[in-house]
Amino acid sequence: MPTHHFLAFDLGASSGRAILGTLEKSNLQLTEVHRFVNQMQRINGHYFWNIFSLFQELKTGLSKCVRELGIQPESIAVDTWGVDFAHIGADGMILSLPYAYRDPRTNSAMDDLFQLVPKNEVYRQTGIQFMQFNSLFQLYSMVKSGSSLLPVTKQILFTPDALNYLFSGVAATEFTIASTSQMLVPGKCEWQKNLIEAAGIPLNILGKVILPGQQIGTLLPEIAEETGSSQIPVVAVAGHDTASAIASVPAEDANFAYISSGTWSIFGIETTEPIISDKTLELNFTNEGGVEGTTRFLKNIMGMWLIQECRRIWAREKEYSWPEMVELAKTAEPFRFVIDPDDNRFLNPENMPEAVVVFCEETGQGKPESHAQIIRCIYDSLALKYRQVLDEIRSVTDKRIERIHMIGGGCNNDFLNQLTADVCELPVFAGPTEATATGNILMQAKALGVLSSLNEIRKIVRESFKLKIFQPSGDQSWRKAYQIKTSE
Ligand code: ADP
Ligand code: LRH
Repeated sequence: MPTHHFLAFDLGASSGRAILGTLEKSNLQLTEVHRFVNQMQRINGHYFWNIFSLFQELKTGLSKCVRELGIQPESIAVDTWGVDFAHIGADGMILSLPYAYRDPRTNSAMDDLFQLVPKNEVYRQTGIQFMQFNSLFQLYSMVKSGSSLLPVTKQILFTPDALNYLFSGVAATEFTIASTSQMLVPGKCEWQKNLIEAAGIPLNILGKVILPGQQIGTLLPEIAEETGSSQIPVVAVAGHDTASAIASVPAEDANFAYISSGTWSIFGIETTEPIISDKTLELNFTNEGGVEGTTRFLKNIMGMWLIQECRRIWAREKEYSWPEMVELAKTAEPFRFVIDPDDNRFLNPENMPEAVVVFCEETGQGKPESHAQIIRCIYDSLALKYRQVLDEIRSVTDKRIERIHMIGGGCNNDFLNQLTADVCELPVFAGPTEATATGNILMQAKALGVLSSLNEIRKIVRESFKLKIFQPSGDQSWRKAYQIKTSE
């Protein structure tokens, strides 16, 4: 087998990167070619993504790969966070900076829409976890407020699709990212027409949905010239970052749960069919689309966003590294303070540490005084939430779960890995860190005919990355906090 090179563009809410994958037989090596900070832009009281500067960063990544490393990748592909989208006008131009999902414009959008279509009906038709920022609610909030953008929109493109479009000139809508919109028929490449029409969203702005793992076009000539690249294929991989990450879970069998740990902690299992029932509605589980016909049955948990925001606020006085924050947490009393990380107040507060303190005070726990106590509270609360979601999954499926695969940037946190193993009472297999880019790269290899299946992808991940295993220690100190939390 010759050596193959693929370039993945992986955009998370906190950072973006261009990662080169070099595949030789069944060994994959990753080279980080370019990394940059991503953050929402606050403009006129609203939050946006600067898609044009993100596109520029991706072109820099390609140019570095070709000019500095001297490697011409065989293809490129983009994955990003879910739900957000760009508006394309009649002349083919992106019409405005895309709104970021934490923008408050959707604060009342769910309740407003439920006046038209009852909540249980929306869930039955889509099987998606209710989050106020799902594309359905973003679009409905635009309909309701009489947005000037919507009437001049010819098509919307979700963020990875929009970036693929800027690279190739081809507007394609990929299935896994479209499935996060809450506008698809569960498990199908089909828009839920009645729901979309009931919400007053013009159906004609939604394109044909295609499956991941296919070439959608080639690099536009002017971008090839700018970056020094040839006119290589632009591939639709699993455009939703979580779907790409899960494709790279290094599991040998089906008896696993995963936590994709980054800005969000995404806890779930892989299933062959969507699971949609009154119970999954009550528990608010999602059924997002995966690769090769799989369903991602999971819950989005607020995740490292809480840590990221504490770090941002404290940076005014003191800049912490991630490992420094972990070390601090170790010095604080375990399970002294517990929050619900998914409380809406943590979605986009002005001051995260303050929001944590207020939650603790309001719930009669007293006041965490130190940074160490606040960080510890967040990690403890996340671990307890993981246990709660695990128990909930067990209550709606009979799937055997023998271990948890922890993947993504957050799996560098050995302390939280051990805490998760202890609280969930399951072994935690940590790695790969760059799971999303790995899934992106190996799906490119599949699209180009180098690999043939998800099983083969996972085998390569197993053979290429060393995993760290954390066994449950038997420590039960979490139990009291869990009982209080789940009986609230
Ligand atoms: P996303 O792609 O969602 O933006 P990543 O997958 O890059 O996020 O994960 C970033 C998060 O991982 C950081 O917010 C941080 O909390 C955590 N993290 C990364 N490295 C470490 C580390 N060495 N120790 C502890 N936490 C870490
Ligand atoms: C994680 C993620 C998650 C949600 C959120 C908006 O990056 O994609 O799965 O969709 O962002």
